[in-house]
Amino acid sequence: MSIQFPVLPYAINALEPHVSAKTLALHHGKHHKGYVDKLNSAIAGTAYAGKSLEAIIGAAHEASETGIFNNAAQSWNHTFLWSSMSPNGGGEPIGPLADAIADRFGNIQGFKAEFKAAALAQFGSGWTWLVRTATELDIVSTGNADTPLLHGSTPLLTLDVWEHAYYLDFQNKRDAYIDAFLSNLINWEFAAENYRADRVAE
Ligand code: MN3
Repeated sequence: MSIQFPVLPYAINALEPHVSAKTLALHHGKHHKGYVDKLNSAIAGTAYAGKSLEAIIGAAHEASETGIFNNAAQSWNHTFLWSSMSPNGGGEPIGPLADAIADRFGNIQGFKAEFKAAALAQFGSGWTWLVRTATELDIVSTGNADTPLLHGSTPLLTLDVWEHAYYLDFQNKRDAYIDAFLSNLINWEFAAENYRADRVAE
């Protein structure tokens, strides 16, 4: 059984005017699909075939199989990205996640400022994440295909800061792309569900 290429959880134009249908058609339909297709080609007939995406990420990293690792991690990261955005996004979290945000960042503005600074500071291609560590929330950035799954924390939401994620809509203005995400797209319901599930799993 091969790794599935997931459909978007919303219409291709649902994130406009912030992320255009043209960007999503390329980002989801070409970049994400390319990672999944390359991964499936690379693992066919190997010990990786039939494993879950998470298991492939861990095993390929362990074995220093860089090509398989990069395509597997990028497949996982992009699926997580689509759910980190919503046509009804923005606003503020509610419930236990809101309390945890206040504890760690002071308030939602503190969270946004720290997230934006981290996303701007990521040099070159990568990802910025809100994660849950063993004790509290944190914001981390990872380079290229790297993912918090390898670093002992639980991803709650992510933003792709590879140029392919924003260049058609924002050109070189990564700061405007980050602002659009934080103000209009960020899916707090998804983050809250990941937070709840991680606490239940303890
Ligand atoms: Mn991408």
